[in-house]
Parts: sequence; structure tokens; C-alpha cells
Amino acid sequence: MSSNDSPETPQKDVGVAVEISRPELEEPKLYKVVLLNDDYTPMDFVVAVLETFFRMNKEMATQIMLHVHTRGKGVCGVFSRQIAETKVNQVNAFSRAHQHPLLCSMEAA
Ligand code: TYC
Repeated sequence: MSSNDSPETPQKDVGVAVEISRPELEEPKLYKVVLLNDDYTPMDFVVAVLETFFRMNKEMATQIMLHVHTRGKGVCGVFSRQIAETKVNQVNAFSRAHQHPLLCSMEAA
């Protein structure tokens, strides 16, 4: 230890570059999880999917199912990318496990 860096002698300028930290300003992107119509999946199964994976009551689930049935597709919810991917994978795996062709996908909101 040299004479001028003892604990009693604080150093004034040690030449460390500092950067002011800035808060993260980007809003996370959102994704619509969409259910697609088909001719084979039973209506009751679609209602059960909406109740189970999208926390809808029977009335709302029936309304969305009928919208998909008549219009071809419908939005089940809007989520962050990770949550949307998980929902899509869960619904498609569940439909496959029950041998129904029901398909779920996601698109930028
Ligand atoms: N079209 C199906 C039927 O007539 C019902 C159905 C509704 C299927 C919504 C898929 O996402 C769907 N049994």
C-alpha cells in the first residue's frame, strides 16, 4: 500500500466510466389467441376448452364458440407472447389427446 491510498485518504478520481441507468421503456407486445372453426369438433368440447383454458363461464364460452362456428375464427384472449404460446400449445395438445381437429393459433394484437 503506497502512502497516498491508505484508508484514511479517499481517492478523488479513479477513472471509472459510469452510465446513467434508464428504465425499460418498451411495452411488451401482445398477442391474440385465436380459435379456428372446423366441421368435426363437438360444440360441447369447444365450450369446455374455453372454460378450462381461458377461465370463461359457460355463457361467455358458448357465445365465443358460436361466434367461431358462424364466422370461422374468434379471439379467446390477449396475452404476452409467452402466455399466448403456452395457451396455444395447451389447447392443441388437449384437442389432439381427445382426437379432435380443433386448432388454436396466435397473431399479433
Ligand atoms: N363447427 C363445429 C360443429 O359444428 C363446432 C365448432 C365450434 C368447432 C368452434 C370448432 O372452434 C370451433 N360441431
